[in-house]
Amino acid sequence: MTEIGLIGLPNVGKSTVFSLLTKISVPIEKFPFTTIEPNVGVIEVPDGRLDFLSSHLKPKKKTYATIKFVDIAGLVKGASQGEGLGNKFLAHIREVDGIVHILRFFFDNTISSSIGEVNPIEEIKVINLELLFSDEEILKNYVSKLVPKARSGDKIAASRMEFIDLLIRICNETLSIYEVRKFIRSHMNDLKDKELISLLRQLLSNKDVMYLLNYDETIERNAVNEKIYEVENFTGCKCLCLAAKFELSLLDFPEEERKKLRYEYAVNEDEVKNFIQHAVKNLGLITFYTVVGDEFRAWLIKQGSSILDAAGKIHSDMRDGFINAEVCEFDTFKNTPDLRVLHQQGNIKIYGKDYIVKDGDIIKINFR
Ligand SMILES: Nc1nc2c(ncn2[C@@H]2O[C@H](COP(=O)(O)OP(=O)(O)OP(=O)(O)O)[C@@H](O)[C@H]2O)c(=O)[nH]1
Ligand SMILES: [Mg+2]
Repeated sequence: MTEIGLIGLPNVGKSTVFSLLTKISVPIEKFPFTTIEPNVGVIEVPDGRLDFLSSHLKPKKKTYATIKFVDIAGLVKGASQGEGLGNKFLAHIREVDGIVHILRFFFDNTISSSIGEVNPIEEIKVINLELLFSDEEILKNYVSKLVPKARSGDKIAASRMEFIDLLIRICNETLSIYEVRKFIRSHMNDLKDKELISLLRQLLSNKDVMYLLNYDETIERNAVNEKIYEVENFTGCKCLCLAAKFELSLLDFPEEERKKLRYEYAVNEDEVKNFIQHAVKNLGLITFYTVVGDEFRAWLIKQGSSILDAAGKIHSDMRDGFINAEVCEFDTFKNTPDLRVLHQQGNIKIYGKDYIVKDGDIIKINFR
């Protein structure tokens, strides 16, 4: 299952966000390094399309796609050299598929900050440097093993060394994970060397990242929006906001009451839903749907995947015995929400194994 890691400085609200998303109760405290071992939870991805499909086809069972969130220990300056929880923390980040970097945007003198101020951009700089230094360490270790081989005339080792040396130089000269990622991604498609590809996949700089501003509901909404703009400008990545502590406290109230309180504090009621959907999208995942027997189900798959990959996701038998697939686009279904009529109209297309799945496709796999 795809995993998203929640990262950030200590005390910024990572566990608060985790607890809100997963409804799992975990320690949330005023002191730093409350979380040491990662908290892990699986959540359903809210999906208006699945709700629409189900409301028309009325299956007995409706199954949302799921995604795993991992709440990772706080990182401090010097972590790549072993400060705080250091490299252990960085190893946990290496295991996830994508990162959500949580930024503190609440003022409370009783909750210490490792940078001594509320300053999301500064938080980003501190974390990014640690991610970058940790990658550099991995690259340097790798190069040091290549040197003797390259010297003894191994051409493959020499060409790997040349590539990694260039990457290290970009790390040093730009000190920017965004530049490193840009370089890696611009070469990834052309690279044939499996060893290099797998090395690059391990790099923290290469992970999909988005930002989440954890704001206090008492803060002016204009100030929140300005901060989001600043973060997006600085990083070139998506930033959303979430009043995590406020939303967490609302879980104890009935829905009517929650609505009233959100209105009172001008908190958008779709923040949690928007965040989860963006976190999924940011990983380059799209959704397809299947109707099997009485179950209607949403699945996540990497954009650009073939129908054969989709079949394999559902069941390996479907991939191995694949004959063809019947596919209806979501918008077509939306206009005529009746599969029998769509069949008669010829709006359900038959595709072979090379078809590339599109976001929203409703798919039936025929297999032997
Ligand atoms: N006032 C205020 N406090 C918040 C907000 N969000 C989180 N907090 C508080 O900040 C403190 C730290 O929250 P956690 O969720 O434990 O933070 P963390 O990032 O998981 O911290 P570590 O696990 O120590 O790295 C707790 O006392 C939270 O209640 C907020 O929006 N407003
Ligand atoms: Mg925590």
